[in-house]
Amino acid sequence: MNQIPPLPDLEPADYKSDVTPVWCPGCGHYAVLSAITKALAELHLARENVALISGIGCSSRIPAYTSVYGFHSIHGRALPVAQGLKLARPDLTVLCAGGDGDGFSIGGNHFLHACRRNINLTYIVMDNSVYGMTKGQASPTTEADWTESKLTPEGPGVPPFQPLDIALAAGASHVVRAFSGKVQLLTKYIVEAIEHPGFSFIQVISPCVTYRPEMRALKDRVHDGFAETSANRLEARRRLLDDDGYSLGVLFKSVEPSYTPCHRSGDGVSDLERQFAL
Ligand SMILES: Cc1ncc(C[n+]2csc(CCOP(=O)(O)OP(=O)(O)O)c2C)c(N)n1
Ligand code: SF4
Repeated sequence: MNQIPPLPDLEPADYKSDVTPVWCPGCGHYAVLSAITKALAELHLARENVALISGIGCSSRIPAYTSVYGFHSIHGRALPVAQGLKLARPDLTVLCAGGDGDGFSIGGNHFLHACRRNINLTYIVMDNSVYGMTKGQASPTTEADWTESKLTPEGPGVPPFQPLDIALAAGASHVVRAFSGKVQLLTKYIVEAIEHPGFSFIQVISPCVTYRPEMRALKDRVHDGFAETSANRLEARRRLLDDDGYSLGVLFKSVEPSYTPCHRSGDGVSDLERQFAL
């Protein structure tokens, strides 16, 4: 009998599509794309078993640049799509990606509840503290005194959103901060996040060199402030009191129950049709 030969191992480049990114030269998002493809290769995941879901923004273009299944959804709605997919197809590895505007502003409510449900997927937010795609408005993670946007010439005037603290408070079970300029480390974090059986949140500081050129200097500010991982949520939150915003590492990791919807007996769509029949 003829044996089907095993599939060859894929290289990171095999997880890239032939679409050329339209990101500005030097944008941090290139490195995130590279880390995702490296992580998928390291885990030997078949492309047809992976889905990458995004919202809208420069960062959210990322599914088009990969060869895994992808869905470029609606601004702020990537997480509902990703969670729905994971519930319907638990066999898939589901990644969700986007920007800080997408995930913390219009999508902020979905972020809270995704943390709370702890569904097994990896959420990567490319945080550049600005709305890159729409030409440089302040985002939830912009500093209160950032005066470069014509819309907020005196600065947004409100303290920035704290993604890690909010993720911890809302119930995320794996909470990480990374930097796009450290691709190897980011790759390792993505591998660990995919392996984690729950909702993994990775805040990736990913400079927008066009609207926040000063972010190029962040390579000298990031440090391994979260070198040790806590399994205690309260202790992890306490550690954030001393955080300068540039600590990198896995801050918190704990295996906790995931939301699983209770399936009523019945045969799906035709069951629903019967219930709503006139
Ligand atoms: C419902 C809706 N509201 C607003 C927009 C306009 N819009 C597109 S991208 C974006 C913000 C992008 O910023 P971010 O998510 O931080 O990603 P970046 O471009 O910085 O990577 C906004 C407000 C939209 N496309 N859809
Ligand atoms: S505008 Fe900013 S976020 Fe968008 S591609 Fe250019 S550098 Fe990247």
